[in-house]
Amino acid sequence: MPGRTPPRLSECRFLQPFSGKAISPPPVWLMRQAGRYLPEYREIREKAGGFLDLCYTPTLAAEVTLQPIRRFGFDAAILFSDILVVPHALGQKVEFKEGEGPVLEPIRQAADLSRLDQSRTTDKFAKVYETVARVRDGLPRGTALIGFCGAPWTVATYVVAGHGTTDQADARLWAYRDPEGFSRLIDILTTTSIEYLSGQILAGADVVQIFDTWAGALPTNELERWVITPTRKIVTELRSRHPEVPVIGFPKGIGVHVPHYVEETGVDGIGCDTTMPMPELRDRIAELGVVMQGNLDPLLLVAGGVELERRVCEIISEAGDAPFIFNLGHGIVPQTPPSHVARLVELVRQGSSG
Ligand code: 1CP
Repeated sequence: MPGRTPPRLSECRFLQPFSGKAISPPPVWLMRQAGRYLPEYREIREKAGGFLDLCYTPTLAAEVTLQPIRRFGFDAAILFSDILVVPHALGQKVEFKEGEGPVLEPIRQAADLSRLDQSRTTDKFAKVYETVARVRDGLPRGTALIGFCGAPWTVATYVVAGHGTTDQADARLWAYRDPEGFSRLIDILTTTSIEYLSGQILAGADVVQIFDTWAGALPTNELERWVITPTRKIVTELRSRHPEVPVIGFPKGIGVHVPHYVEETGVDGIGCDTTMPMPELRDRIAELGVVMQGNLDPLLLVAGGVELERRVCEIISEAGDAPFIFNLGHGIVPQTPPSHVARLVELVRQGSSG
């Protein structure tokens, strides 16, 4: 595997906000920018067989990572993989069923934790690192590469329930009934995520993002233990191993706790969901030296038209002169017309030039 290319700050627009500089127009990428809304993705997906086969086949995974870069010219690519690669690599049975989403063999109690084995991850993670290295080689100079993992709490909600849930009740119940046992699961996911992100960085990722989609399901007093503490461990360890690589946190749904999350975890960037009031958060986040990222409603990207145009301009002006990266407030949905994505990129690039 080729060694990590050092980030080219001066050539890479995406990295500039992380040195405290607001740039105009802001860099733009979109969560789930590779995926089912693109016909060229659906074609490769069919060829690959299962979804996990696609994640573990470096030539194909690299190709779908690069597709949205070629089509739209985003400022950053995000590695094509999934947050559930981590439990799968640890030995949990994970399948992606057509039209049903992920199905895992649930781990419901501390006694089941012996099914997770940290020494087993090497081969599967090696495939992901090879994808990262291939993407790095295939990217235009100046386009950043984002590596990622799910936050321990969000991954745990799938590990415990065995599928996606609306209320994350199974993980919350385990955490209440047996906090010691549940914290062993969180610890396994935390140490594995550190190794996994560090491996992605060594293979060529310039930035990493920690997706905590279900952070907002926890009551305030539980947030500290299951979201903030494990995230801080990941950020602290990555900072000591790779001080130059920014870490973006995306704790979806935590609302007023965002400044606390930013201060306590030490992230360099904060992904804002659609409910986060960016104008109110802006100065506080900028004072902390942290980049704000967000937060267009993915459904507005489906709708398109003048409302989309209005909101894109509004978001850019809400960011003001704070270091900012344009994104959605959550992932692209499959019914999004690719032409609306092209229009969005055009709007971001024009919107702040005049
Ligand atoms: O059939 C298909 O092609 C599967 C659809 C799909 C895709 C395209 C899944 C299944 N995962 C992905 C890719 C993916 N997942 C990426 C790739 C990079 C990108 O372009 O952004 C990333 C970053 C993820 C992250 C992910 N997976 C999250 C966190 C972000 C978010 O969207 O909230 C979560 C929660 C998952 C789990 C997952 N994987 C897939 C589905 C349908 C789900 C959600 C399941 C549920 O809760 O019901």
